[in-house]
Amino acid sequence: MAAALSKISCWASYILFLYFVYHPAEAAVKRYQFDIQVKNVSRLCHAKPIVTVNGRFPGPTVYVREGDRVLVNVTNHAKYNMSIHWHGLKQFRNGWADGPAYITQCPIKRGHSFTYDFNVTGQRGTLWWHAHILWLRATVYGAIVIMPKPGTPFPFPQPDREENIILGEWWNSDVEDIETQGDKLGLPPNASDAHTINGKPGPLFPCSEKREQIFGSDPCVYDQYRSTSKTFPDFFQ
Ligand SMILES: *[C@@H]1O[C@H](CO)[C@@H](O)[C@H](O)[C@H]1NC(C)=O
Ligand SMILES: *[C@@H]1O[C@H](CO)[C@@H](O)[C@H](O)[C@H]1NC(C)=O
Ligand SMILES: *[C@@H]1O[C@H](CO)[C@@H](O)[C@H](O)[C@H]1NC(C)=O
Ligand SMILES: *[C@@H]1O[C@H](CO)[C@@H](O)[C@H](O)[C@H]1NC(C)=O
Ligand SMILES: *[C@@H]1O[C@H](CO)[C@@H](O)[C@H](O)[C@H]1NC(C)=O
Ligand SMILES: [Cu+2]
Repeated sequence: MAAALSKISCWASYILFLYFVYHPAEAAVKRYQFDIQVKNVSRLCHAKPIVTVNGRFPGPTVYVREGDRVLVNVTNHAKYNMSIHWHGLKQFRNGWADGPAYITQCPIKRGHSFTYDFNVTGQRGTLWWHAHILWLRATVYGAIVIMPKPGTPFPFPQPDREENIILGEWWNSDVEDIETQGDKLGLPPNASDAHTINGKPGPLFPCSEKREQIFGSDPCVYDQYRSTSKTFPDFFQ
């Protein structure tokens, strides 16, 4: 009897050992609150109300580790019905969290919340999330960074630092007006007024944050910069 018990406890410690060896880190649950709200934002000297997440443009970055469960509670305070899509994320057995409006869910109505609940498995890297209805993705978007499990080495030399680079476009007019007008006329919608990196058109455009600081008011300095510069100091802060 004693021998049998000790055999069992031996097996138990072996199983415990295997558990700790093969599950070095438990998957975490990452929670985010996304408040869909309208905010006045100014680019190219044009201020306009845009739809944002938490008043930020681009929206907050979602950081997760491979294996994590992610819970994003989206509360809609804006007048548009809307949904958020996790672009490129493989939704294994959580397809209802994918986000395209009228495909995997009804859009979230004003004053309502919906919690996206998904496990991030079998992939790592940087993807993006965006509104998936109307043209709201023009301003409702952000990065999702999936880090590998702890201790995973880089498959290339370790970079000095990491930055998210999100490409986008800015229209001076309301983006829903642009889309509606295009549909009505049966024409392609108006082209954007600028391309953006991390929501910013950069110092080559008027009213950019750093334009005055970099160029002062001397137009010659500006022209010189425009034709020679390879640096874009404006985008990562
Ligand atoms: C945006 O600005 C306009 C005019 O400057 C103002 O009437 C409006 O209340 C502002 N909206 C928000 C959401 O701050
Ligand atoms: C989502 O956020 C809303 C508004 O803050 C809150 O009332 C609701 O309880 C939250 N839902 C969950 C599941 O956390
Ligand atoms: C939002 O959706 C509801 C139906 O679910 C609809 O009655 C309402 O008109 C929609 N609102 C807008 C602004 O499209
Ligand atoms: C995510 O994984 C956890 C743990 O394995 C599981 O309990 C949960 O049901 C999964 N959620 C989804 C949405 O698949
Ligand atoms: C689209 O461009 C045309 C031509 O420049 C302009 O007249 C029109 O107002 C623009 N539409 C919107 C919605 O800004
Ligand atoms: Cu997408």
